[in-house]
Amino acid sequence: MEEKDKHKAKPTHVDENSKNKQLEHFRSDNDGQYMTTDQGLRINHTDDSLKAGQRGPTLMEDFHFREKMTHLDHESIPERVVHARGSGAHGYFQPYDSSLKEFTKAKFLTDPTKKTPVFVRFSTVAGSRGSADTVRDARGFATKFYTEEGNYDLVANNIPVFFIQDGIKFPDLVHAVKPEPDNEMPQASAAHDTFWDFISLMPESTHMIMWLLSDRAIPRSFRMMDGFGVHTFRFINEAGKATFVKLHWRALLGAHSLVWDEAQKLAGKDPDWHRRDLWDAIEKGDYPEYELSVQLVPEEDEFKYDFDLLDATKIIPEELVPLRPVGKMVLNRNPDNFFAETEQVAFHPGNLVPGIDVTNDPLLQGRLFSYLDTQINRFSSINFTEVPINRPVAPVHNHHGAGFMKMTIGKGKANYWPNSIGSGCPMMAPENMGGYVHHMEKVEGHKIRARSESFNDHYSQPTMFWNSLTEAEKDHLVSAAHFELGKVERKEIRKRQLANFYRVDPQFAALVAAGIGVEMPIGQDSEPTGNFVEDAASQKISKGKSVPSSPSVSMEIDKVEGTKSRRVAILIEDGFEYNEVMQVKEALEAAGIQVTIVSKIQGKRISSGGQELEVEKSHITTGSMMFDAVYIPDGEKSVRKMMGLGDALHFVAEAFKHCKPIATSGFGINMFEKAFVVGVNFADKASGKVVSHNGVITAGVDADAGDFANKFIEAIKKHRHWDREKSMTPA
Ligand code: HDE
Repeated sequence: MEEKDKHKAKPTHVDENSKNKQLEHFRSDNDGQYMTTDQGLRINHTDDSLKAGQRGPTLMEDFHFREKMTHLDHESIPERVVHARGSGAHGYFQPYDSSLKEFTKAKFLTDPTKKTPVFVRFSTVAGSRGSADTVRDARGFATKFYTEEGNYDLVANNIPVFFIQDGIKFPDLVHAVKPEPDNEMPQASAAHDTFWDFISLMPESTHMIMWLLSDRAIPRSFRMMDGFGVHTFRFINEAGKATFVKLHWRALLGAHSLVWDEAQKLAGKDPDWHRRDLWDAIEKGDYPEYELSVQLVPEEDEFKYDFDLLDATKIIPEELVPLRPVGKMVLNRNPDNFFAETEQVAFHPGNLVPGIDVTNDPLLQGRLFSYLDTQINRFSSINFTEVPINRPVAPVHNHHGAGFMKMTIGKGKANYWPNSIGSGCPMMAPENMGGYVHHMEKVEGHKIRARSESFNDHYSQPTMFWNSLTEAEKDHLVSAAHFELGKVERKEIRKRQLANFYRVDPQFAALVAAGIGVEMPIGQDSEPTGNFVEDAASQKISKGKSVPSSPSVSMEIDKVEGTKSRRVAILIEDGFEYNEVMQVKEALEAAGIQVTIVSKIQGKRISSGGQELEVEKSHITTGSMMFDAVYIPDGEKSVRKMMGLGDALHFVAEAFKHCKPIATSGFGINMFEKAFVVGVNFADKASGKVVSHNGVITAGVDADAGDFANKFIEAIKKHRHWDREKSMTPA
């Protein structure tokens, strides 16, 4: 190669804006422009087709009509076979310091001066592209880092384990969870016979099932959801030394959930709940933030644990290997175009950069085949990597050939390697110039279709998970099992799943059994019966010695409290107390809380003193499930009117039932009583006191509004007040 050519291969400079600048090149803005055909011809009339006479047939020659219609006819591409429903956002990632250099040479993880652009896509798994956001399901949390060394994809979920241990079972799993093949029901739900049939025959799925039945599977928002890389990966440092690593995203707002009743209602009231929340938060400048942290295990410790690091149905309990914070991701820009960006983004766990490598986890190995393959189905072309959202910001040079929709115009004659005609370019990069070198792991063995014995313990970690939950979380998990298994029509499937639950914890199984009309399995640890179906559930019941409980898996024990971007509904009718509302509203907003004025109908409401307040949402356009807390201001006339409105009473009762903070003062206490707010202490209506009990804040007429607002804010910080569940009467 000639000396002059070598100078072209300069290091790539990437900053926070690099991807945005690259995308700018592809953006098109219609503002102030004439409409044209795809050929750039200006159009003079688009409302009528070209006809032979005003009432005659449309002419073949109408190129504008044909082009317009053909575009519509070809607008859809296959949706993702899983994770079809998703929402995306742009942002950046920045490491806190360079300390990870000891373990990895990945530059984007070790240079604190660097902000690497990212695109994140959150998703549900089972539902179609148009399905509701709030279904019970795992959530995808896929991040594409546009690093100077090429794209790195961390294709994660919000649950740290997976259903199966080997990629070859994935098609079975997906078939089982998707709508049933004869009638394509149910949509976006695992609560049906084929799913539980499969699961009950797959003891290895038990750990994931416990997480799936927990509140993790109904997140409050994408902003309040953790992410987990699931597999054990490898970090490689400059010296070539490898360290096992698990990667985690921790939402800085904390991980919070909906309650199931609320999730189901939201699916009807606003199927775009999570998408809207993400979009609105970014538009308002409440940028979602996540901390990347890692669990590092030296290679020497590969066999130290009583679970296999290569088994994706196991976590490494944080009590054994604590999380080490690495850096922060901020999502600060909404996409310009859903299809071009969120739909067309294509992830692949095999998109790696120097310093990160894979392991022999047989689930990960399966993924390394599947993702590229599935993109070719979605795009009908291998050239999907040239679509703007998928282009790396690092330069791309290779001899990959033609194919549908090739965009890049490769210059020169030499499209092969080695060549002399092209001066040997593009050249091979030595390791010190960023050339990717696979970790030289020693592998040997017999060719065999089998699973390692070290993968056989299917129950220790599910038991650990169960042991680690709070009472409220356990209650929710049991109710979720009642719902999911209650929808299973075949009793033998319910029974078989109970046998799995029995091995997790007999008391847990008894609680589930009590709600699904099936008798408790007795003696499930007994010998196989010789019946395939029964035995499948009884095999591999060994339990290891893992830690008995891992409090860090509990969302309640590990709860992050906060008020930022929480939503409060203030319900008013004519005659409300203006000053009180304004004072409380101001205090809430100062704490970063979003406040919405809700009334029976839209328009303006008049306070007891004659001041006007604009209504933002009417009862018919919203509901308590769209808020984190509810406030009924004083004002006898306003409260009396609401006490006669079923929707208003329901609003309060439902928020109470969902364990949300609710607050009122003075005459409003009457409304709480009427709305079945029971089992909590109220302030004396005539007093100057504020009482806060289990998230119910009440103030007497003479109470200080500031004190009232502060106590309300304290209750909002906690998000839900589960203790209330025990004492309350359902609304
Ligand atoms: Fe995926 N997965 N997966 N998966 N996955 C896909 O790829 C697959 C697994 C995850 O927003 C598909 O582009 C196999 C674990 C996310 O675009 C497909 C196996 C985890 C997304 C595929 C798994 C994930 C996908 C469908 C087991 C968490 C959405 C469309 C061997 C660590 C990415 C696509 C997006 C998507 C295959 C298991 C996460 C079919 C074969 C474990 C977040 O290729």
